[in-house]
Amino acid sequence: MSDSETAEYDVIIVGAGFAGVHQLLKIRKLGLTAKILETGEDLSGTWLWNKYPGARVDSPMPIYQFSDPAIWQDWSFTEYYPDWREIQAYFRYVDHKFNVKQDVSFSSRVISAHWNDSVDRWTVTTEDGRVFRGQFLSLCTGIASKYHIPEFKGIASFKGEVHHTARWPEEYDFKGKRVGVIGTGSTGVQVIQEIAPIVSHLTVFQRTPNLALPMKQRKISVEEQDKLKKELYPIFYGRRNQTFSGFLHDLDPKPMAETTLEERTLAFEDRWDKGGFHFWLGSYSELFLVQKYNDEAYAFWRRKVRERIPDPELQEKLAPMQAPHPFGVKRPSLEQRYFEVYSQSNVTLVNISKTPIEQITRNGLQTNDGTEHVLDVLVFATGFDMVTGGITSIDIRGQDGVSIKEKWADGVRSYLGVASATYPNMFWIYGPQSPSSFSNGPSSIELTSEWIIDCIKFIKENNISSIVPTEEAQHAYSEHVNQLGSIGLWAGAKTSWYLGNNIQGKKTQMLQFPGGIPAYAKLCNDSAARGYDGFDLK
Ligand code: N01
Repeated sequence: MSDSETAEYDVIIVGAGFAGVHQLLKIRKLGLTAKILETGEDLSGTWLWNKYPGARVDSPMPIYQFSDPAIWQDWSFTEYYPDWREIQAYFRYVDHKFNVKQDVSFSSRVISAHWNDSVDRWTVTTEDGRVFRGQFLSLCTGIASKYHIPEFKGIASFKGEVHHTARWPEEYDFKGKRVGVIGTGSTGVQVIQEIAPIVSHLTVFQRTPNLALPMKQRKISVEEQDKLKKELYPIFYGRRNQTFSGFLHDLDPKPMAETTLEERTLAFEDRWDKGGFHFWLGSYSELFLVQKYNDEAYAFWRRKVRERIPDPELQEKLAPMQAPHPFGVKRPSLEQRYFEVYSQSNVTLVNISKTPIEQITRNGLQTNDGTEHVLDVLVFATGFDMVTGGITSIDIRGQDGVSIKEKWADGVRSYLGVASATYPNMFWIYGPQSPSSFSNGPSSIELTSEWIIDCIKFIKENNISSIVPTEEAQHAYSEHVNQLGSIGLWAGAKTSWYLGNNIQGKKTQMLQFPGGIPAYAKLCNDSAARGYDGFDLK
């Protein structure tokens, strides 16, 4: 295709991670045409960019993969929680099997998507000026595609290396270097525990302690997986759609008032021993509703963590007597040896909630008590403009010509966490007001992707040219999400990307659907069953 030509497709997909690849394979099955436009140079989405040491999934196998037997029957992972290398290898395998790449245009950053009401088509433009047209636009940009570096005074003066974890320099050797890491979210935890043994000195700047849970990583054999494939995989993938979070374990709805302290403590022990998110989304649902029960879970967590930290001062920094926020209102990180790392003689933990960062200097970082921490490398594990950033960084304009960035400046609004009023034939997956991070990624990705495919099929079969949410339906749905987010303790973290307030100026609101996968699926399926209730069809 030459630069001046416009390529026509039924569906333009943005992003080649789990969501984009799932959409493509399903659209092919409908006999329609699709093109994925992908900024990077390979498949795998977030796993293409987040290649820092220790980057790995926090959903155990086998549920963190496509549910299609044609895919899982010939593939085995080596670890219960695979790392980015293995996920990339998995995508290479999927490509080998289905020739995914023939329908992907790599190095194609989408900068704009404009709706043309007279022809009911999207015109999509890439950074290098190529133009694509599609009846449908499927945004599969993920929740973490726009990384964030806070504005610190003096950053340009630093003479060492500066890196954000989402752009990890593979070629750089950290061995023997004095490294500073700002941020102790999931990324921080993973990178800190991995590089601590190899650097000469590691200084961690922590604002909020991470209420991380033990991952309990283990190897998994081909034989073990083959046995499960024969007996249980289809059951697992069916079950994924039935639990609150798309994992195989579920929240326990039993009223905690009807339990004894002994019963609860044994239940906590059991979940703790199982590892991963059992202690979070496999525990009592009332933990997220009633402060005194949440306090009990926190006290249990604190005791377990403190047992691993000999120094009382470090105990208080990492697992303080007073919880930094209700346990579990942020997705906990899964750690492997995180809490032991701080007892190493080459690791310093700086509590920047007490002595905030004053400025970055030529030689390192200065906190407001006047201490200068001398560094060779400064790593920002400071997160992302999560959930909305991937969508709002594209100039998307719908029926009224107003960009979605402007529309969402005073808060995200959507219908069913999949579409937005005035943007016809546009859908997103794993984005605003969908269950996204309250769930196992592929569980909610496949759920939404299937719904979109059914919707496209319905439109094509019924000679409809466009579908767009009504303002009324959008208002009601968005209010529902806000209301769910205000229940219990969900909004209890002071800074959290779940609420958008990790980014200055971003409206504080619950960005994801916190009502669980079955409730979410019911809302989506009910609308479809009623002929796409809440949408205008033309
Ligand atoms: O980002 P985060 P992340 N000054 O926003 C700190 C997914 N993920 O990249 O907590 C000082 O969670 C900030 O401090 P505080 C997963 O969904 C998954 O770690 O706001 N510090 C925090 O410590 C995850 O939730 C995996 O007080 C500042 C950190 O930076 C999401 O990605 C692995 C600061 C940011 O934490 C994001 O995780 C990794 C400032 N100005 C990521 N600004 C898996 O395991 C921010 N911080 C699959």
